[in-house]
Amino acid sequence: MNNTIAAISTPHGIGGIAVVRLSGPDARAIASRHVSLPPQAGAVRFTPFRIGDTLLDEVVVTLFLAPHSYTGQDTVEFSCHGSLYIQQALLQALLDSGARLAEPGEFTRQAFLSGRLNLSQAEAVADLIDSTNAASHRLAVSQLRGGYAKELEQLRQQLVDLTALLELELDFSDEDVEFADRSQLISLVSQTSTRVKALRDSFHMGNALKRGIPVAIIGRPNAGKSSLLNALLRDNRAIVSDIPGTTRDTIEETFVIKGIPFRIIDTAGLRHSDDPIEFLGIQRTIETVVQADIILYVHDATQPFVQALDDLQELQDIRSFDGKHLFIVHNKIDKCVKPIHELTHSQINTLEISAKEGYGLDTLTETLANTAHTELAHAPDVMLTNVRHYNALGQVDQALLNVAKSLTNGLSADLVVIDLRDALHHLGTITGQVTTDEVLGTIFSRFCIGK
Ligand SMILES: Nc1nc2c(ncn2[C@@H]2O[C@H](COP(=O)(O)OP(=O)(O)OP(=O)(O)O)[C@@H](O)[C@H]2O)c(=O)[nH]1
Ligand SMILES: [Mg+2]
Repeated sequence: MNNTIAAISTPHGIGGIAVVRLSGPDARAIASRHVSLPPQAGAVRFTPFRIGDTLLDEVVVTLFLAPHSYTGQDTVEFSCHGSLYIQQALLQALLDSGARLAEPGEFTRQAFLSGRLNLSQAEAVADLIDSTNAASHRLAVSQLRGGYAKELEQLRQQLVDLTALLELELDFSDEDVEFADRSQLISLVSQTSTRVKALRDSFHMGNALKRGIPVAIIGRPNAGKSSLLNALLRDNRAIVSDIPGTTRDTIEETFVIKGIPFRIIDTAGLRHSDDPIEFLGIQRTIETVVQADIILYVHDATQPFVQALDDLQELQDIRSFDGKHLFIVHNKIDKCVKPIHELTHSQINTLEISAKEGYGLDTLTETLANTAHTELAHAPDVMLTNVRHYNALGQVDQALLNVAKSLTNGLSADLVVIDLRDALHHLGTITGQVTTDEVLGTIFSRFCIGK
């Protein structure tokens, strides 16, 4: 199979320049048929790009030599003029000269296979490309270069040390000695378990920061929930009408405040309905409440406030609000003559807005940002953002549980080692020490072609 691959690495379209990347053992030979290469690695050269005798473009060529390139292989990058014709013709010339068209993520896959990046770092590259705000960007950078990789390595080291202790014992099994004190081993296992659990627990926050902190907008029909969503997005995303029951399904949009992404979810109004579709919508509203970290209960301030309290009590009976941030948002205050604050319940935070006139929205967004910042202040430095890693750590946790059980029950070292190796195996799937083609295929297919 031909391992020298080529692709356009810049987005599809016309631009000032476009970059075509060529990587693999024959990269230099293929490139030399079209350009004169820079004299040494890391150098650039401004040079004509020829196809046979025809001049295609004048390009800037950058040469990287293995192993000092993104892919770990010899790599040549061509920066050409960004016309669609030139990009395509340049790529085609490289293919005609012996390169193969790269699959999505294949450059990063080469980087993984040549040991330049481990698997969790390769995944971080995809997250970095996807990052749309400061928070998700910071998490991706931490996974690529920071504390996350260190934390995993320390966990692995602890497991390797434990295994080594027990294996030593196995080597001398005829002599019936115990090298490692069992109670000390149990305490080591429990320390490792605690770290695994802490990392797993950080997934909720990590995932929220990556995908957006879930904020549910709930309330009675016609309270102005969809109007609030639209006002926050400054867009007519949801249909607004004076007919109660307009919104029947949940509507979700991401929205960034001060570098933190929020996932704002507009819901069907809460009421007892005989309409089966509306009923399903209301069920969804309840599910949304369960998943949300922040709940904005929108109350139509022209209506009696006890309605709000009744609704919240009813919801509370179905599912507790513990650990969630609840705000009552009095809407339509443009229509109110009387001040409303004396109505409110002392325990619940309240805000006053007019979604229609835009009043109070700055305070509302400020409140959302402050709530997120308070949560973040308690968040650990290293956060888990990847479901695949979350599941793998669950398996590690299970294996460690078995190890602890076996040790407590005084089982022999050879049995304990089996579970420890199992834990190491699952940890290894995160960084890619243990992988299957199928796993690699799924991970790299998330990338775009040219990365
Ligand atoms: N005066 C005034 N009217 C508002 C305000 N916010 C919403 N409305 C009106 O209230 C009506 C209902 O608004 P929606 O945003 O559709 O209400 P909803 O809560 O999404 O309603 P459902 O989807 O039916 O549950 C519309 O006629 C809006 O124009 C406000 O701040 N002031
Ligand atoms: Mg609505």
